[in-house]
Amino acid sequence: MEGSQMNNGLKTVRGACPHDCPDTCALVVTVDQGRAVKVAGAEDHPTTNGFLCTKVNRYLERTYSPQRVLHPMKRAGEKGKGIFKRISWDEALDTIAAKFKEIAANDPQAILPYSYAGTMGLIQSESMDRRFFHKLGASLLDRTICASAGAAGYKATIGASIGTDPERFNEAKLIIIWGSNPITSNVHLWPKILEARRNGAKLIAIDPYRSLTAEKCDEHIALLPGTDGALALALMHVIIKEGLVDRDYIDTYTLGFESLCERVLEYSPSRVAPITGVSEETIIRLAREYAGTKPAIIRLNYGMQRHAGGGMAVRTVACLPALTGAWRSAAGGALLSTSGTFGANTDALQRPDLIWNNPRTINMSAIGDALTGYQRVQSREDISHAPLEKLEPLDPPVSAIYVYNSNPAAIAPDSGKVLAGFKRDNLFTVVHEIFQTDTADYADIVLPATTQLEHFDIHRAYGHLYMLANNPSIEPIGEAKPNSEVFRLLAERMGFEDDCFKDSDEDMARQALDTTHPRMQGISLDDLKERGWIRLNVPEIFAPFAEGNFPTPSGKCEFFSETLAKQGIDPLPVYIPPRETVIDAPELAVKYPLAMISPPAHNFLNSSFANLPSFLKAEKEPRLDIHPQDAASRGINDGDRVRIFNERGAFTVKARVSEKARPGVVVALSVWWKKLTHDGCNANDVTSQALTDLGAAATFYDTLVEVRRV
Ligand SMILES: Nc1nc2c(c(=O)[nH]1)N[C@H]1C(S)=C(S)[C@@H](COP(=O)(O)OP(=O)(O)OC[C@H]3O[C@@H](n4cnc5c(=O)[nH]c(N)nc54)[C@H](O)[C@@H]3O)O[C@H]1N2
Ligand SMILES: Nc1nc2c(c(=O)[nH]1)N[C@H]1C(S)=C(S)[C@@H](COP(=O)(O)OP(=O)(O)OC[C@H]3O[C@@H](n4cnc5c(=O)[nH]c(N)nc54)[C@H](O)[C@@H]3O)O[C@H]1N2
Ligand SMILES: [Mo]
Repeated sequence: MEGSQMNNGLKTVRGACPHDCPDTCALVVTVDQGRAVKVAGAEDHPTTNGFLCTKVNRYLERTYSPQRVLHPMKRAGEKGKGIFKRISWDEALDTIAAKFKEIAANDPQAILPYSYAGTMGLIQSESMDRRFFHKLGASLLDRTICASAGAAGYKATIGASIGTDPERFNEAKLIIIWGSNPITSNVHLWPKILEARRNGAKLIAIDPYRSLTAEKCDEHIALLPGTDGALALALMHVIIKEGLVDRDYIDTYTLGFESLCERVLEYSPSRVAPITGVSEETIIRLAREYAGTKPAIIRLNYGMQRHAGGGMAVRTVACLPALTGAWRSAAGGALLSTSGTFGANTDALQRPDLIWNNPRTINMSAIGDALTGYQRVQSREDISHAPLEKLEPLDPPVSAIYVYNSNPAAIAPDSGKVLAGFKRDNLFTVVHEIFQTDTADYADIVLPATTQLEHFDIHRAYGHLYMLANNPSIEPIGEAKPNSEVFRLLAERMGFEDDCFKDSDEDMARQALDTTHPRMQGISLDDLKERGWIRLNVPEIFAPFAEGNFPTPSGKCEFFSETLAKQGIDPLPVYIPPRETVIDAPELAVKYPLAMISPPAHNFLNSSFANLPSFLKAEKEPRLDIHPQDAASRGINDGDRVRIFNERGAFTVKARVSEKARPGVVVALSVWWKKLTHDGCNANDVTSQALTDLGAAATFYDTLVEVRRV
């Protein structure tokens, strides 16, 4: 059998980790008479390297959990109470199809799909589902909850999400880990980083929080949240002023250096020090060290993106390696995401040609607004400030939402609004899930979903350069069905007759891989299934921009971006402050003087795994890290229960008083299931639905709060 082998009566099957993480590990699943008995990291896959993270190491606890949703159900109590009655698949699908037909007869845009990255597989996350909603004429969903700000910012400078090969990190001499916490969120990069250190590299973390990663680095620069753009501009100021640039690289491969020089004059270290909370001396030393060490890599990531100016911050940081010529080396440059190195025929997969009604697009990060009847509209008065936002009535209102691969009641910002929306009696809600999540409690119909061991898929990655296949290793548990299958069945009930609704999962995988993309050459579905993973068609020593070749409109690294100028955005890097800071929102800060960030807890994967016993045991209970100064001025002692609040809402957790959080910043590691906390609330009760400057992404870490002992 493809991708599987028999050994002593045990079968091993090649799979891929489905989770939203850069590492997309190659898995080997051992099966004993139809039951999976072991999930391990593939020894032969270079980045997986034979080990898994704390979560997927115990994937069987997820697959065989007694908490799994095993059959379709319909609501038998008030919304949110979680009272359900078992029904058949036929009844469930007939109910959904009938309701969708009724709504579509009036205006199909009143139906909204809501999905993100519960699984990252191309088939189970963006294939038959997209075809179905396109044909239906449903509203489109702008999937902005995670990466769209950084992707847009990086694109403006570099052209696409392509960067340094993670497999070359061990050869770097300086690694700046900037707004990224690889020990928790990208653990397979960490051994490479440690190898670099053994070879003499210095590791610097730039993070307002002493994360697991920051505490292991040689230096930790604890800047104020959302001020990364200012810091990067000050670094450029010093690098240019002191002539530490690679003039030849700049002349040959970049655009707009003269205007950049002029712009960075405004960002002297003395001006930027109070903005960032980083001393002038540190800024100057960091600039000299960065420009003077070769090869140097910047691992930039999500921390800096989740603020009003997150897109521009990424764009600005992404200018640095071209200034110093760091791209010349395969072990230099920057890594945000490798996703743009892959090519897949997404048109064949998703069939946007089926769209017939020019439907509106709803931003998933403002789902609270959308479900309560509004849409958030951005406009710009000033090209170098965060966009202004206002709420306009949403017409038609959302009257049905179909949630899969996501848990918006827990993970979307401003949950007070989100839940008010989900509580509406005139909203028809379908939730296709593995578990009875906070969101599933609000469903009219709950459908049981398969885990990765039970379905087929193919995967790209955003933290390495291999395509992967996931061969199913066991039969679906209970009556669970894969996403693709449910949409196939619904399409039939809706009377959608196009041939594409009959494609099998493997048909769709073949269509997705059928591409003329040069880096996808030589990757066939049969080989992928057999071998489990195949490296993209890139050289072993991959230095994507050693000789320019940036995928921008000019083919150069764009310090000056005509594309941004045309969108009414500052064409040059500029510091766009967060919306909620003590400096930028002084009136708000009188009431709510602390900046709150809520990055991932080590043992959870967003809200996934946050319901299972071992992971809950490891995380103990929701906490707030607070600096001793901020605690003392509020009479808070270590271990006290504290209430964190602002105008949007509140949640209550236990305080952990330590120097992990810098003064002025509090940290609530996330994402907890609401129904599993003391007060039914989590960090997203206080986060905001405001969007970023580029990419209209969520601004989870742009949040002022006050904290009180309870
Ligand atoms: N274990 C685990 N792994 C995960 C996830 C998970 O939930 N759990 N989630 C996955 C997903 S979906 C994603 S998107 C990635 C996210 O992974 P990362 O890119 O690591 O992102 P975060 O953990 O959100 O933030 C990284 C660090 O940035 C810091 N930070 C916050 N604000 C700022 C800022 O303004 N500037 C700077 N410089 N730093 C800041 C945070 O304190 C944090 O330590 O991880 C993936 N991997
Ligand atoms: N406060 C705060 N909020 C955050 C973040 C943060 O750092 N702080 N991080 C944000 C980020 S980066 C992201 S990416 C989002 C993530 O938000 P989501 O993408 O919603 O991620 P999860 O919370 O992991 O929820 C995914 C759900 O999909 C389900 N699922 C998994 N596989 C399948 C499948 O095959 N079929 C179906 N139907 N369901 C499946 C899982 O059981 C799980 O409940 O959260 C965001 N929210
Ligand atoms: Mo994410």
